[in-house]
Amino acid sequence: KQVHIVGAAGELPESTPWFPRKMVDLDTFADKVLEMGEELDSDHPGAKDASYRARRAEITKIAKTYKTGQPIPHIDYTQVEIETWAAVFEKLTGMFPSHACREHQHVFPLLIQNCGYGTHTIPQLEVVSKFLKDCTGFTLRPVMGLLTSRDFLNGLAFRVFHSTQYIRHHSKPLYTPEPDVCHELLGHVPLFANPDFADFSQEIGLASLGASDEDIERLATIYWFTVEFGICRQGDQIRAYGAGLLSSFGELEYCLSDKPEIRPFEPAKVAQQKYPITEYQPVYFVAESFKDAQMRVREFANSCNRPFSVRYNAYTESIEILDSK
Ligand code: HBI
Ligand code: FE
Repeated sequence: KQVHIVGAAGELPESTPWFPRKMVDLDTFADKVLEMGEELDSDHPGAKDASYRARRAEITKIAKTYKTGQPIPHIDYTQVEIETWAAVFEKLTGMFPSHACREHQHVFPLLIQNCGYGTHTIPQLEVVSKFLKDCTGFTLRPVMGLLTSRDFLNGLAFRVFHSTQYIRHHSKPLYTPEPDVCHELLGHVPLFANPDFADFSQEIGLASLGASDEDIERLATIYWFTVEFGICRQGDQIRAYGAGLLSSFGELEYCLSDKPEIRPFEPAKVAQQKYPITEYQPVYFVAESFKDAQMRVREFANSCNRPFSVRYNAYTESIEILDSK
């Protein structure tokens, strides 16, 4: 099949939503955060704690001013923050051997050896980002809070994962209503060091570039049931690979019990599935492998109604648009 690389963005249909074409375009996401990015909801454990809020503002300022190519600034975490991390770290690392997928377990000791993971230290994003870059080309970018699904998924097309740098409130170390550094570092990071998982994640990202709002919704749902709440078959067992599971001791236990319903990972069906965001998931989808899941997502993406296709050029860190469809 002949493909033609389209030059100017002007050659795309006018109805195409804007999307980043170069890595530096991700700089425009910095201050576009949703609700909890700057203001804490009234039911957030830290909502009434002025010093917690001031500390959050101090840390999120880094994300607000961060530009592509800069090292991610170091944070001197306080004793209270380190104790919160320690509580989460101890609880979860005790469960990983029996609950986490083999890819997570393979990488975790490397993070301890190379990135300062341990009970009494919160790893620095810059160190972790360099490690991931060596493993799979993924890098981290600091983010103030929740991005829109579109922006967040678009980042994955560049093998960029937007990561928070602040930590949950110390009053409830085993609970957070939003992503925090424990969720990112213990849940997401180990998987992004795996080449097949990195490819899988980028596949969702590429499909999201210039996608319609409806397709973004479908892709965000697929992201939810894989990268956040995915389980996979491993020999005669089922294990967790989703970061939402790997960073929540309660749901990690629950997802492998006989309580939830388990269905095969078929993107067209997954994309239609409704899900609660504040309770344990009633349904999980089992992937046979990350390679298989990537192939299925690629097929799904081809069925979306986008009149062009894209590929990432890692040399120029930019998106090439192909009019092969
Ligand atoms: N933003 N910073 C951040 N982190 C996430 O994990 C995240 C997000 N925005 C949307 C999102 N996740 C997902 O729920 C999907 O909508 C992609
Ligand atoms: Fe997450």
